[in-house]
Amino acid sequence: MPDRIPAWCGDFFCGADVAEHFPCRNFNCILIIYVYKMHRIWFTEISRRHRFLSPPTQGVAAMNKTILTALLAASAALSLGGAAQAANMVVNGSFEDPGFSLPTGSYCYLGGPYDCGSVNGWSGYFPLMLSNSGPWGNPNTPAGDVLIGIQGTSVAEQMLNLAPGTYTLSWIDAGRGNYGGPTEVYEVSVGGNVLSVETVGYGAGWMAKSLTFTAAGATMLRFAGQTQYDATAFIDNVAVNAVPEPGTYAMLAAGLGLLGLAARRQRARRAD
Ligand SMILES: [Ca+2]
Repeated sequence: MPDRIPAWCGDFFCGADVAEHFPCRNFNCILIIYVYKMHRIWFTEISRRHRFLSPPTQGVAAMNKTILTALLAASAALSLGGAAQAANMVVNGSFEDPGFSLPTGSYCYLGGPYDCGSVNGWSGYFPLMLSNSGPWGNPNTPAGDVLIGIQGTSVAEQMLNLAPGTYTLSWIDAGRGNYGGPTEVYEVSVGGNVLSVETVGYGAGWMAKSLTFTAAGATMLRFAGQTQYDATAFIDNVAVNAVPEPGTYAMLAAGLGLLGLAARRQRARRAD
């Protein structure tokens, strides 16, 4: 059974134990919406077993308000679900928050000359630069102002604190066009498994990349350069997002359908 968090009963906030103690019984409750959490996704369910309609002591306007409140609660729960899906599990995935400010047009290396010292969320050896860095050929990232390079045999890695499940990894890359070449080859691995080998040409434009993987728990994400010469692939906008299970979408759709049905029945009662 998934975790259940406080549910709404019409106008009244019922608490997590609504099914057991049913504190809404004294109110003019039209429907109850439970909000569940499963695999990081929030979804709603309308209880038919507990659904009841007492004599409308509060009148039609009050019942309409009850329906509206329930719909708003469901909408809020769905928004929570959207936020959960959108949560990027990569810390500082777009490199915009390295922990310091670079001078205009400048760059540094993590673990190398012009030492960055540290880069928030990341470890390894790689250059971090501003989008308008002249020495790097003005990489002009479309994702903010800061990016990194996988240069030669650079490594950029981060331990991801993941729950067991399926995830999408996405990022963008481009090729440095003012020095080195002709191509940079780098591996993308998760938990030591190489999931993709990318080849980025000299001066290549920005491209979106993505793949999916399953994780049993915390795991290491790594971008590792494979060339011995001085070519560079620019990397930015790294994101890892949980992939909801298909059943979750079905339950969300079913919940919305039940809400619509309840609203239609309510309108039918008013028309009688
Ligand atoms: Ca960025």
